[in-house]
Amino acid sequence: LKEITVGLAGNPNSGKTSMFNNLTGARQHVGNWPGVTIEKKEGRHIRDDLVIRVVDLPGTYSLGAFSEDEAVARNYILSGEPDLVINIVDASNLERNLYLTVQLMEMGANVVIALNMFDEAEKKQIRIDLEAMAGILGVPVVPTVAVRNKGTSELVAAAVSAAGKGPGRAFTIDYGKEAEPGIAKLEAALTGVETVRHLPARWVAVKLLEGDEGIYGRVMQSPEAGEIIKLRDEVAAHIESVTGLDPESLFADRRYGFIGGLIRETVTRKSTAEDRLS
Ligand code: BGO
Repeated sequence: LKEITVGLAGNPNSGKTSMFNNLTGARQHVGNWPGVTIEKKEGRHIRDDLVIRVVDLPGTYSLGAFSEDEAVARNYILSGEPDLVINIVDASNLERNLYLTVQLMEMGANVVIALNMFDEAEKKQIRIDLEAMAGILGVPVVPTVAVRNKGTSELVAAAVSAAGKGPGRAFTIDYGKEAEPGIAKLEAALTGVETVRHLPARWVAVKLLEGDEGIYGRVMQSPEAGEIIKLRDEVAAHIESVTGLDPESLFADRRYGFIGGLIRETVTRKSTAEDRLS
């Protein structure tokens, strides 16, 4: 019997628990994530000759290092244990939910998107071009209604297929001409730094510029810490002087800019009679 491991990631209230239950039924058990008091739910989905181990990650809006929930989710994704991440996205709240998606993709995770609450999106007359969205992001996008167990088998099929292929083309946000050369310099300087060697280099460079505590701490443990932090501070100062924004704010703006563009390209919202009256 072949086994694949899937992490379930999503914002709070995206329907993650409902989907976890659809996928695993009664084959669940609850434990704790190591070192923290956060509950870890795991279950199994059996499909033909395949066992899909499903690991529920804490519901989060982001994947910074500030909260334990976010740290648990991101460390698990970076651990290399999951073959794939199913990202439960609330289709009726795309802009907010896609912020997590973008972060998962920047980490190089092998992502499959479940566009959940598809019924709610339809009710709000939100029309989503699924193929266009999948094309722009470079990952499968499957509509689901977790509360009615709709789309689950299609999601499983997409997950099995994606797990066999591994992550597709690398996903990057363009942080602009003020930031990209500095990111590239930092990325180059980070190659060979043992304490972050197993992590995606561009992601580490971006996180370091954002002042991410977890990544900062890892870099500080390396012999090259002095020169890397010096370069990091120079690049950050340059970004701030030419854009007026610290790297963290600039990168967040750029991510939201990308998401805004994605939504413009793929979503049409038919105004209802009610909308037109107000
Ligand atoms: C309540 N469509 C719709 N319409 N609702 C959904 C869908 C979907 O596709 N998927 C989930 N829900 P969780 P997290 C509730 O609990 O799975 C609903 O946080 C209620 N509860 O049923 O818990 C789901 O794990 C009283 O709704 O999400 C749940 O990610 C009134 O979305 C909520 C109405 O789902 C969150 C809803 C006492």
